[in-house]
Parts: sequence; structure tokens; C-alpha cells
Amino acid sequence: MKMTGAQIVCESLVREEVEVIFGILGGSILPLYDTLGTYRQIHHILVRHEQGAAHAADGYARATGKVGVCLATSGPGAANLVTGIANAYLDSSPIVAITGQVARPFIGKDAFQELDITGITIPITKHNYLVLDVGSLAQVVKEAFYIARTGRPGPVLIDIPRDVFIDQAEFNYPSQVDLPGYKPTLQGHPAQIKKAAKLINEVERPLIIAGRGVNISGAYDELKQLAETAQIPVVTTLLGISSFPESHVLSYGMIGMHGMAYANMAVDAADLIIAIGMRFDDRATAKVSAFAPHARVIHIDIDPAEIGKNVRVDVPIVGDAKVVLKALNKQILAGKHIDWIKQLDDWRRQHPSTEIRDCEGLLPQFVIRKIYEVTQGDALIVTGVGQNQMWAAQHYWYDRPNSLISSGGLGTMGFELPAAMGVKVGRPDDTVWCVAGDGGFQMTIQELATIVQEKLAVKIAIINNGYLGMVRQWQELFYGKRYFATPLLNPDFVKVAEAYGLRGLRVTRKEEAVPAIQQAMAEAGPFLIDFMVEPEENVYPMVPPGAALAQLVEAPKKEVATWPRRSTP
Ligand SMILES: Cc1ncc(C[n+]2csc(CCOP(=O)(O)OP(=O)(O)O)c2C)c(N)n1
Ligand SMILES: [Mg+2]
Repeated sequence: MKMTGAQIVCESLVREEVEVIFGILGGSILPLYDTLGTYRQIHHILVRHEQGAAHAADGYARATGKVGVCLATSGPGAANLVTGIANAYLDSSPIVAITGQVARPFIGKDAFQELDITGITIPITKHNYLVLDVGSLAQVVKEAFYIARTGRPGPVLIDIPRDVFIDQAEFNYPSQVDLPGYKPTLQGHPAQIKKAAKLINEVERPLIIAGRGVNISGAYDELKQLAETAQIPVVTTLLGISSFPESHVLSYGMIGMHGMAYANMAVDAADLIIAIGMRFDDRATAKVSAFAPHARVIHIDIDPAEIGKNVRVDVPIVGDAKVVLKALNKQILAGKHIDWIKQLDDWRRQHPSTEIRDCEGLLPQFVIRKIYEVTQGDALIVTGVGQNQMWAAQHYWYDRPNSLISSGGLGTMGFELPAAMGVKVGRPDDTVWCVAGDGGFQMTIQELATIVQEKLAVKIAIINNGYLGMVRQWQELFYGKRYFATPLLNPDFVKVAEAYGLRGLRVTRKEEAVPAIQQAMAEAGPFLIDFMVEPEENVYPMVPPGAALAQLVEAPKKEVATWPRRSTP
């Protein structure tokens, strides 16, 4: 049957089981929107800025494992997607972005709202397409979804000229994809797995570093089995948080610039690193030449380009984390490592890292802790970037798989609100808390309107320190306390909430925190709490830039904790 390009796109989206799309329309993409409006099985969410559409699609994808979809018109609409696409690219999140383009005869003429978006997004997409023939449209959509979700997931952009939406072609949705240059390896090489097992069975101080790849592949049980059978302590990267239950006796928290002291010390002392689905990002490794100086390294990753990129690897295994771990576990002997684990426990006792000091004022760490207590850990946490992000990573206790959603690779302020919106759309039955910075929140604040319009019960905690806090911390520690351009004059966020049509509360004192969080939870709709926290609180531990993981700085005396976050074994 003949269909228009716009119908072909919609029919293809239906075949891909797309239920929700985030976007904003405009001239070039209007033919698609006109048709999309007749497809009741696809819910279109009108965001207020295209960056919000991309982050929402990204959040949706991370929370559901499905491909998130966003739409934008040509020129400024497409350009506004760029930050969100880059964010999805760096965190391996599967999204498909569809952009309108000026009609074919206008391409290359600097036409109104013409922008070479495929050129712009080459380095930040897994693949992109400019569709010049309506006859190839179905095939392109099929490939785009396949590429986005398979192998190492990532964003794919499809740019479609206005007249291609109007042209007609026969619609046949391909049942298969065959891309000769793209065949992701899922099974690890048996000889490499054997080598890895031998090493694991031999060494004395093994350490697992779990990254986002474990969350993506859903290798929770396999990771647990490996850790428990061989008695190997587990640390995670920021995006690896919630890939292994943090209450598990073998869990030693996050490594990196603001990682747990004992986790970083463990990396420094280990004789074997088993890195799973992580890419040795510099925020995780700190000074890379001093990373794990005594360890041999097994690196399991689905992307061969990651092997040996930053860190020398002894046993590379290219494959899907779940598939590789299943095979590996068959060759793992029951182990003990009593001295090694005792060493880590001693370090944890000596350097607790996550205790919160007693303080008259409202501490941001305390706020996160109280959100954890009130939700009993049964929430999905979506963070901003900066101090709020690090406190959310350190002071909430993630036992549920894939329960922390955060911008790791790009570190995009403004991710929090639209991403939380996408998470709530994808997981409507879950409690979703958006932990926002007062700076980052203002970068995408307009999505409050979308949240209200869509009746999404996102709970928002603004960690309002009146600063671009993480940068202020660097100015304090490394730039002689010259707070240039970091203090923020903020609007009244409670009034902002009210203006947008949601309930809001301000919390200035410790005693008010729990009742406010409880009220937010009791409210059926969205709710915003403006937590006026201690303005100059710093994130510790901290590995100063350029230093090695083990050269971490712990909280200075005034910040020494007196209130244990959890009992240490
Ligand atoms: C879009 C963007 N611009 C600038 C930065 C640099 N940066 C990193 S953290 C930070 C401060 C964030 O302030 P806020 O959102 O209030 O969070 P806080 O650190 O105070 O918790 C800035 C400016 C960034 N990460 N992203
Ligand atoms: Mg701030």
C-alpha cells in the first residue's frame, strides 16, 4: 500500500512499539505532526524546550531499557537537541531523534531554518541519517532503532526533509536488519574467559569495579554470583551505582573523585581489577598513570574501542556483561579472601566517608539521607550535576537495580528535571525524586509546565545552596576562595512552582525536612521542596585534580562526621 513519508514514519514507530514521544513541532516537521496526531497509540508529550525532549527521552530510555524518542523541527529545534543527544551518547543511552529538515530543493541554500544537523551530530551520535528518498524511510527507521538499542546503546538521529514526509512510497517494514559493518559481539572469547577465571581463582586481592554496562545489560544476578562465589569486594563507578546492592556485605561503594575513601584505597591496593561495563573515565580513575598500580586488569566491555583506551588491560573480554559473566561464573571456584576483606572493613571503619556531621543548620547530605529514609530506598533518584549529584550518590543507599539516573559522562546541568520527567513517564508506578541543583534547575526549569500538563507526579528536591556549588568548592579549595561568578540570585522557587501550577514548600530547618518529604510523598501530583541548605558545604572525600585515587582528601576537622549513616560491619 502507498503511504506518505509521514505515515511511513508513524507506522514504523508503531512497529517499533513506541508508546511515547517527546518533542516540539515547527514548519519542517509539521507534515509528520499532522499525521502523528491521528495515531492514538502514540502519546506525544509537548515539552517546552527541545533539550528537555532529548533528556526526557534519555531518562525514559535509562529507566525502561527501551528506546526513547524525541522530535524537533529543523534549524533551532534540531540545534536545541544537541546537548541532550551528546549527553545520551556519553552515557550510552538509546534514543532516536527525528528532526525535520528543509525541503530537498532548499538544502545547501542557507534556507530559512536550515542547519546541517547530521554534520553537527556526527561526533555525538552512534549513527545518523539524512533521508533523501521516501523509499528508504522504513528501512532507515528500522536500522536506527536497531543501532540505538543493540551493542553499546546510543543515540541515532534521522533527519527528514519536509518534502520527503509528503512524498509517497510503498510501505513494507523490514523484519530484519543486516548491517555488514555493525555486528556487536555479545559472547566473550572462550579463551579469554578461561584466562580471566584462572586469574580470579589465583589472586589474593581481587576487586570488581562495576559500571553502567552492568545496569544496561541487567547483569545483576550474574555480578552477585561472581562476587559471592569468589568473595570479591565490589565497588562501582558513578553510573555503576545500583548495579550491586549497596547494603550487600561485599559492597564498598563508589570510587572516583568523590568516591568513598575505602573504595579508592581498595583500587590502590588490589592485585586484580575486574572491570565490568565501565570505561575508566578520568573522574573514576583520577590520575590514570597511578591507577591500580599493583593490579592486573580484566576488562569486560561490549565496545572494543574501550579496551586499552585509558588503562593497560591484561585480559580484555569483548562482550555483553550478562552473557560474559554467565560463562565466567561457570569457571569460578569458591574463594575466601578473608584478610583482604578484613582490610577493606578496617579502612571503612577508619575512613567512614559517608557519615554526616552534627550541625545546627540544614546540611545537604542530611536532606538526601532523609529522602532515603522516608522513601525507604524505594525510589528512582534522578540528579543534577555538581555537589547535589555527588551527595545524592553518596548519601542515598541504592539497593534497587538501576535506581540512580544521572548525567555522568557529559555532566550536563539541567539534566535533572526533564530526565526525571522521562523516568516518570516510563515508570509511572515508581516514586521518582528529582534531586536538583539550584543552578541546574534553572537551566531547564520550563519543563515544570510539561510536568504539570502531563500530570506527572515527579517529586523535586532543590538543593538550594545559593551557589554554582561545585565550582564554588573548586574556587574555595584551589582559587583562593575567590567566588567570582558562582553566587546565584535565585527566584523564589516555591512561587515559581505555584506559578506553574504545582505545590511547593520551603524547608530551612532540619526539623522541617521529614514532614516536608512526607507531604511531598502523600501528594498525588508533582511537588517541589526548596531545601535552603548550608551554602558553603563541601563534598568529601575529594581527590584533587591531578592526584591519584589514594591521595584523597577527607573532610577537614570541622566537617568530621559524628552521625554514622549506617552501621559498619
Ligand atoms: C550545562 C553546564 N554548564 C556548566 C557546567 C559546569 N558546572 C559543573 S557543576 C556546576 C555548578 C552546579 O550548580 P548547581 O546546579 O547549583 O549544583 P550544586 O553544585 O550547587 O549542587 C557548574 C557550573 C556544567 N556541568 N554543565
Ligand atoms: Mg547550587
